[in-house]
Amino acid sequence: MKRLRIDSHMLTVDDGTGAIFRGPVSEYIESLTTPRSRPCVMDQAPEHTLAWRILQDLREAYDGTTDRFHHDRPDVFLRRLLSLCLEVIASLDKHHAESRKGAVAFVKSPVCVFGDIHGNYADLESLVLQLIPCGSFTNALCNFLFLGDYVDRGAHGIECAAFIMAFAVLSAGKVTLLRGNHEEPHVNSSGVFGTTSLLSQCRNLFGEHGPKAFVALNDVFRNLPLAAVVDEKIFCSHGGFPRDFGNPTDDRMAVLTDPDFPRMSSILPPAGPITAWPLPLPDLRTVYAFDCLWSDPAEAGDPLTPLGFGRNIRGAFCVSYGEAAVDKFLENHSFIGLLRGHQEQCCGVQTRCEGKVTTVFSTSGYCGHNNSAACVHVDQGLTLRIISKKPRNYQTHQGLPREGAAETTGSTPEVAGDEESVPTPVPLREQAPCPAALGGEGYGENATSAGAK
Ligand SMILES: [Mn+2]
Repeated sequence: MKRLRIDSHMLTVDDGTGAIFRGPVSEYIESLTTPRSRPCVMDQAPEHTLAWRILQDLREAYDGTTDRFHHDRPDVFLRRLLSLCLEVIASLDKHHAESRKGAVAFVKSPVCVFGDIHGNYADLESLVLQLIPCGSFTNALCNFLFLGDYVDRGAHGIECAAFIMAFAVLSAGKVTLLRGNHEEPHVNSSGVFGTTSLLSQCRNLFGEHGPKAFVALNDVFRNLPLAAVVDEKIFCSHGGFPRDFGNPTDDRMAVLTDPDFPRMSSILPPAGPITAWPLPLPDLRTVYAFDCLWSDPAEAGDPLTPLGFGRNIRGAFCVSYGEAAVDKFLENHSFIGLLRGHQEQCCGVQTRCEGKVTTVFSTSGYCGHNNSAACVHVDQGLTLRIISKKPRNYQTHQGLPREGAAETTGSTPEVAGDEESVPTPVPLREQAPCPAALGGEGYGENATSAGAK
């Protein structure tokens, strides 16, 4: 089976100093990017458009020194945001008409893939601005794929969602947004996230009109695809791929790409344990959608079913997937790799299962941690190149890699460039409880064991 190449050099974007790319591939990346030190003029963006105006609002309101927004006119921003949400839904339908089948978007390389953003505006803006020439959101040289989790846990969920949506509209089809497990009203209204929940931030910024923004944003999220496929070869989603029920006919991609796949307002585990088989189609779709958003790779030593799935600490209905499960899913659908987010990584990216599973996480300093943010550039030869950004107040300590060394674990196939010794990162679970643990209905052990068989 053809494998993904993973470039061993991490390209580093240092906070506050513009672009500092290191390693032999920097010239290649520089051909795609513009150092931020050059004057950036959004000359390509049509000034009269709403999306352009939103980006101006964000730029004017953001103080990068303090990492704070000061919205002088929240009422004006709200009005524009509500209109932008409608425009994004229309834009999604227009640009995805040919490139989307059911819940799956089909994307071409070269593409820059972002994992979880979680309200980290500084990282999002600085990484994106490194990758588009002269700050022109209409003139991106590669496609962009965002794997979800734009909101919650960070300070600026609304602004991150607004930035990404405006970019998507201005890019005229070059930006694909997927739905993460936080693009779900049961999650992004949860009290678990305190003042960082989307609902709380909407109320804080827009007062009594906050729920309008909350509803409008979740209406956009409802319309987002649940997975993407790059060049027919790389399956991308927020968490993983659907569990395997042992059906001799592997229907997982057929179900996901069915044009009638519904755009669900909520993606919650099926009510009650799975007892009937075969599952009714609505339930099967729900399970598959849930797995795309909530599953994780299994850890070494985790007990797995014969089909390669195990339990997941996120909740009773959540599964983890072992290498055998990965292999079967990839082989049955002629994919060569899985690219997903959903779990913090100390250097922003981690590979496992011999390079077949890559996790990318695009917010640094997550929950006060010392982790870096990263995005992954996938070129037309399907080589992955990692672009990373250190957190504010980066703390050097033992266990973090040398500058320029990509973080990879396990055996990485076909490492390009010189083979530097690489550190073993400490995998950190996001620890976001799934909706069942957020006070939803009980989903008992039976559901898990039945689903994991
Ligand atoms: Mn997540």
